[in-house]
Amino acid sequence: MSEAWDTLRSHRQELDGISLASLIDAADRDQHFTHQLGDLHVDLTRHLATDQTLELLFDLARERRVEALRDAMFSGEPVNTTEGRAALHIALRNQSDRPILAGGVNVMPEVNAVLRKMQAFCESVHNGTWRGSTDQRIETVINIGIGGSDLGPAMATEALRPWWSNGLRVRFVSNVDPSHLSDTIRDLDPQTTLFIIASKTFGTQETLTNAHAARRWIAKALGETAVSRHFVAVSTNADRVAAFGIDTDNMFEFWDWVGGRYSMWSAIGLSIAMAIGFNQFTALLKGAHEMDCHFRDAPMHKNIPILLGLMDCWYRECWDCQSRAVLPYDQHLHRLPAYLQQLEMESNGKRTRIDGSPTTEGTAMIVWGEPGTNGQHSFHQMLHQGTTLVPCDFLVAATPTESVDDDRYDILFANCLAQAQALARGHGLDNIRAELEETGLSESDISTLATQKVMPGNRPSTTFLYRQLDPATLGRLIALFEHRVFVQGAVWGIDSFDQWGVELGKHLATEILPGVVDGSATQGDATTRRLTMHMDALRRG
Ligand code: G6Q
Repeated sequence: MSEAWDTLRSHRQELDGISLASLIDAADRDQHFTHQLGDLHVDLTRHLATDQTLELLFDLARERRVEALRDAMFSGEPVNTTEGRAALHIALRNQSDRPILAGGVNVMPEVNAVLRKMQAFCESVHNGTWRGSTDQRIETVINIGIGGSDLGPAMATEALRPWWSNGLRVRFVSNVDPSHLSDTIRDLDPQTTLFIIASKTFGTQETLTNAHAARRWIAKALGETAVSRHFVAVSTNADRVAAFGIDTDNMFEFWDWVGGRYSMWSAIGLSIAMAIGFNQFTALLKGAHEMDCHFRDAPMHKNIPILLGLMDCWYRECWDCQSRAVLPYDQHLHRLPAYLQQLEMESNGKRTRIDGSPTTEGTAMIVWGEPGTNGQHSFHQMLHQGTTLVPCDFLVAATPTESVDDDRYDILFANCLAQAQALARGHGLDNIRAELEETGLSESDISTLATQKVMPGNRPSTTFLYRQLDPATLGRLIALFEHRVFVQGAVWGIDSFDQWGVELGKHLATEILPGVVDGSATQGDATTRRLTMHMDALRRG
């Protein structure tokens, strides 16, 4: 039972037939629907919402104690209730002197010590003090990790490619499919390659299997003693790191209060710092910290993560939206949709509330997308004319990160604006008929074609506009998305920081593996056994 949702549902009925175009054109539309933090401008004017909608959503936030829950997260309370842990990614980028407590202990001295260790290590690789076993400088760094130990750093290093410095190449291996590692190392010299084994638990099957394969590659070329010069680890588990054969002096620590998908700001971000240099990594943290302060301090009606999170809940519950498209008009953000899929769908793809009761509201939306303009030549058809309402996030920089001598960037920018406008305003039958008449088509052809061309409009979107995709801006953006997810989870009453749904598959894979290895097909249900037998027959040729 929720009074706030009941009121919102009735309000939603009142908005039937609402024209997004008329909302957008209202003189004061930007007053409550545009927001700014640093050079990040967030435009919410193209949403199916009025000032009254916002007020009712704030009532919902009050009913669900969103601000109190936010404060609990910032104070280090165990907001990850099912695992009994704090969720303190905000401490990792706390660029102030303010202490942050977990279990009553200030975590900042430890956080800062690891940052200093990361800095010293980055500098030693960059200036050639750290060398491979044959005294060659490191030229390529490969991060081996999966899920939260891969997606954030992989997304961020790609996003910040123009900031890559020091002549290092940084690559990522996540998939246990052997081709991922072999494709990644094919053109490399073991003498100049350094592996970062990134795993919070240091027990993840895929990561450890890939790490052992990488280790064999190094040992075969350079001998077993070379391992210590070509492997470092990022983990919370020193014993397992030592058991793998990595000197724990070359281990960068983080803590159980850092969730995997919230960990790119910790030592898990070592690959990012390697690519862009430690100073720029600090700029990334600073940008995120600015967003943290904004989320913590801004009143609800100006609080960008709260507004975005509430808007997501509004579409999910009252407009039956099943998915949201993420459309960066920014090629360097091509891994953003994949990163956000984990952030949102692993955090909030749940059906049980913290108190153990089943949710009565729909939870995480399916997040998907591709960079523009590519998507326009593909799935945008469905966004414009399909039967499903899909709110969209457009992201675009005012200026490109490299100088261009033609109008390619302006074309990109204009297309971004055009798509959001077309979604919102559509293309009506009368205009289409008039346009077709001008082409001299017969009345019967016009009648056939005109309805096909109608674009209903009224399709909502947010536009994120920033000066340039630099480290600070990326930090602001990603922290904004993290807090948006927190707000959704708070409204839905779920634990956004656990991931029990991934456990069963891991367990079954371990159980099924022996029957795959020896072809006996003895494990799993009837279909699993049939498929394993079929695999075995195919392998035997
Ligand atoms: C993230 C998840 C998951 C995790 C990976 C890797 O929030 O927990 O994606 O990051 O399973 O785990 P390890 O870092 O322990 O190898």
